[in-house]
Amino acid sequence: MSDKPPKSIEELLKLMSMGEVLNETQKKQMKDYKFWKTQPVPSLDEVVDNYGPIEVKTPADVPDEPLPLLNEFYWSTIDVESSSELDEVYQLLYEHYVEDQDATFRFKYSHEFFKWALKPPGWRKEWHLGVRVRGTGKLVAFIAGVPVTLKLTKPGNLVKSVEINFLCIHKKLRSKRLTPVLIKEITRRVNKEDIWQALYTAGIVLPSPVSCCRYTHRPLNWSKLYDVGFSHLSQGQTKAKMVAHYSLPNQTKTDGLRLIKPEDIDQVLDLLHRYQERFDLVQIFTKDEAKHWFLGGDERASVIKTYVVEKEGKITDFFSYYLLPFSVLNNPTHDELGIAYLFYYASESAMTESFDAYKARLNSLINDALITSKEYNVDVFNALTSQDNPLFIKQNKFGSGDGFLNYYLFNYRMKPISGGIDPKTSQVIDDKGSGVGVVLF
Ligand code: MYA
Repeated sequence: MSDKPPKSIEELLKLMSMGEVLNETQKKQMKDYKFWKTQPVPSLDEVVDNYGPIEVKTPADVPDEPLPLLNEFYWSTIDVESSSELDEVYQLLYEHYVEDQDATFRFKYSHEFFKWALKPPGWRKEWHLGVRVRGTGKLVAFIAGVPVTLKLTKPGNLVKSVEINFLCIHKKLRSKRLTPVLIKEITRRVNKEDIWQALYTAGIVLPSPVSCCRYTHRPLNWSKLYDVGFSHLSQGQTKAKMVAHYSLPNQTKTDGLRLIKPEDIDQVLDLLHRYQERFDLVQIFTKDEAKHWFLGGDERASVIKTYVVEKEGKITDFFSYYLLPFSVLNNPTHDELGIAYLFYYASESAMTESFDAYKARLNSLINDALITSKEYNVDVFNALTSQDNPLFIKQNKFGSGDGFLNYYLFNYRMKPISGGIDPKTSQVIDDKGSGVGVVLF
């Protein structure tokens, strides 16, 4: 047991939500967003009741040259195929992405994880953008974009976009307005490719979220979470009771459940796209993209796990989750915490059976997902309140964290969509799914 004061599971979640939490005191007005008020995003007080691009331009309107940077820095396109450059990104994120006052733990990004997250089909080197210090060459800022096709609103407007992620600035360079420069430069680089929309998430409130989801977590190895100081015992509880409460069988119960094989991809993709019709904000995958995101094997095997349910040659369900552990620092017993994040899933039962039957099926599938994850030493399994997750959160013993994730669209207006929580109380709405079909890291 660590001699540090115990952290609550909520604090753990706070860190897992990339160090960002919705801060109630953070009530900036639109006029105070000096950068964001100049960007093509809906303003905070705007009532959005239509959808479509906010401004329309062509690549010819976009400057050919990068934005100027202060003389002491220079732009650097990061080559994620180079192991040493990946290490630099790792080092920057390791030290500066997550704010952990006690330095108790860090995200344990691996090369495999970066390759999975940053190199989907169609990835572009220029969209892995760094800032280095002139003279030393030290990497001090990073932002990444990857291509995605989004389907926005139920009628189904297909929009070529990018997902923006891993924005990080060295702690010593904070509050110096470097973020707007990074965002403008990545926007320029993306616009040059005739792409005008982006999807991104952040814990903080910016103008203006299209949705907001909450983090939830399901302890699998309660005693280890207790040992590293994340979980605590509430009054009247005993360790044994907590362990028993969260214990799971060793065997999955869905007939025909197995790891995905390359030949399943067509069926999985067809099932996923039909299933995703129920959401308002959806990512559409090509076959190559589906292979990238869902197949393990080779270098991705340690990152993404996808299971399918096969019945008489037909894939009826699938689920997937990715693994991104924490390094635990300064603990005598444990040096790593296994963490799984629910990724995409789908079930034929959503289209063919009653709501109650579908809900029961989903609960059983997710229970199997939890059981399979034990094989990969997962100690806590995370899910947002996105997708149809609210339907299984309670029954599968996921607890609400205090991390929230806001979803944003750049240069696209869209009516706000449900993130699976009550906007007033932030409690999970457990009898109805959300409108958010996309999963980002
Ligand atoms: S979210 C993950 C963000 N990263 C972290 O939380 C890691 C730790 N933190 C840091 O590294 C820094 O604190 C960051 C801010 C870099 C976050 N998204 O440079 P500044 C605005 C957007 O002085 P710093 C992710 O990766 C802020 O409101 N804007 O600030 C998705 C202010 O503007 P305004 C943000 O504290 C990223 C301005 O920056 C964020 O030193 C999506 C201040 O700049 C944020 N997370 O550094 C990016 N945080 O005056 C948008 C602060 O208006 C992509 N700000 O209030 C948009 C689409 C682009 C492509 C479009 C293509 C078509």
